[in-house]
This record gives sequence, C-alpha cells and structure tokens, in this order.
Amino acid sequence: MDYSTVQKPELGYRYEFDLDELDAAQACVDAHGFAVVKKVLSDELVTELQESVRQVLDPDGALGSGESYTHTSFIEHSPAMWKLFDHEPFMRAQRVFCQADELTINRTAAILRNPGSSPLSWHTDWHGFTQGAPQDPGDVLNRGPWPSGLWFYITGSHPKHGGLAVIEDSHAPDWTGPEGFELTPDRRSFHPEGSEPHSYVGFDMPGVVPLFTEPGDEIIFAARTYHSAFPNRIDRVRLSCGIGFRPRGYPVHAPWPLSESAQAFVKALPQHLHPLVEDYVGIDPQWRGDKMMA
Ligand SMILES: O=C(O)CCC(=O)C(=O)O
Ligand SMILES: [Fe+2]
Repeated sequence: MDYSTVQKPELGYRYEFDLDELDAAQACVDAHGFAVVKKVLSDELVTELQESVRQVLDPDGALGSGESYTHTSFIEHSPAMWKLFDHEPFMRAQRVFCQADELTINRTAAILRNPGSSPLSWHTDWHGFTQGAPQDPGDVLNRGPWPSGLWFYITGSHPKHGGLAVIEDSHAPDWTGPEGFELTPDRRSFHPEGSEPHSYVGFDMPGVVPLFTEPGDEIIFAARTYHSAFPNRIDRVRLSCGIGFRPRGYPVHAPWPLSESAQAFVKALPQHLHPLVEDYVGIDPQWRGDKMMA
C-alpha cells in the first residue's frame, strides 16, 4: 500500500488543541482515547532532542537500513530531555493528562526507525488485563490509569514516515475490537474474526486515525488506547521520545533494584527536580517474574 496518499481524517470532533486548551484536550482523551497538543516544544528543543535521540540510540550510525531501536530508559541518558521538567507549559499539561498535581516519572523511551522499517502491529500498552504477581516490567509499570502515550514524534508523525495511528474510542473498558475483528486471547491486540489470533498489522479497519503532527507537537493517548505505527517509507530517519508520568504516591513496587544508570540520573538531576524522581524505579527490561507465583 502507498501510505503517502493517506489523508488526514475528518472526524466529527476536534482532537488537536493548543496549550491554552488543556481541559478540552483532556476531555477529548476521556471521550475518544487520544488528543494532540500543538507546539509544546520550541524549535530549538526539537533540534536538541533530535540530536540527543541519535546520540543515545545510534551514536555511530551503525543501525542498518530498515532497522529500529527502542531505548527504554531514555531520560537517564538525555539531559536535553530534562529541560522539559523546567518548562512549565509542558509540566502543566502532564498534570492535566495524569489528573494529578504531583507527578513521578514512570517510564521513558526513545525510538529510532530507519527508512525501510516495518509497520508495528496493533496493541495496547496497558497490562491491566492480567492481575496477580507481575511477569514482566510492563506488569509493574503499565497497570495504572495514567496515559500510556505522552509522545513527541520529533521528526513529525505522518503515515509515510512511520507515524502513529490510534483507534478512536478503543480506550473504553468494554471495547471489543474493530468491526470484523476480535481481541486476541490476552486482549492486548486483535485479529480478523475467524483467523489465527496473531496481532494485526494493517491500517484498513474502521476507527483508525492516522496522526499528522509537527515535530513540536505532543501526542497523548489513554492507558488502554490501541495503537500502531506505519512503516517508515521516506528517506529520513524517524525519531520519537516520550516521558510517561504517574501520580506521585501511586503504589508501584519494582522487583528489580534501581540500576546504576537510574541512580546516576537521580544524582545528576538538579535538586529542585527531585520530587519528580521520588519513587522513580527505573526499569530492568530483562526482568521476568516467577510464573509459579502468578
Ligand atoms: O514506534 C512507535 O511509533 C510506537 C511505539 C509503541 O507503540 C510502543 O513502543 O509501545
Ligand atoms: Fe505501544
């Protein structure tokens, strides 16, 4: 399929907002599971973040054509990203989206997708369909009600450029998949009715909203919202990064020790920002639980 011809959809509601319309943006996340806030980052910060993502994820340009890389503790390595914590319009917006006056950093990421990289399969980041003892880091960090997506697509989100797509209204607890599809047994994805239960790859179902954003825009999606990314079909690397917050004090008990990198980050972060790392647990992406305890 030629993704360069995908059009921006005309929905029957607004989902793009300015920084002075945060309550309306949050109302859209509540109603439809996603929103975009325009111009959250300055051009200067966009350039710095682009440089930082490249530097941390692929400093020598060793990643091949068609390859992608996801960094799961980006904040620990990117002082450029720390600037956001002192950017009050950004922080105010995150407090609205997390519905809390006081925030803790929950998890962070940056992704680099080279030209030729593949589409992502549809999924929800939410791990709340399972309960009981955690089996992987997502079970520890992604079972709460806070937004799963607080992303910057800092080279822009476009269908031809590995941009993000969401399914409107898929954040609702009673959502059962797009028309003609059924949820996979773990409910983390969906597949055409009657087919093998493999996570679906494709953009041809009802409710798909391809997002078109500028590099300084923030994309917000709710805890459960199902999403995917288009393949990167243009000759420019796709870069994205995000900081996920959770309400401070929400009980999250990590079974892994705070890594050296997380400890160094906390130590290096200026003192006035330390409330944001109260209860920060970092991540051990390799950690797995004991199945017998589930
Ligand atoms: O690469 C993207 O655009 C989306 C990534 C994503 O959904 C994820 O890492 O869970
Ligand atoms: Fe995701």
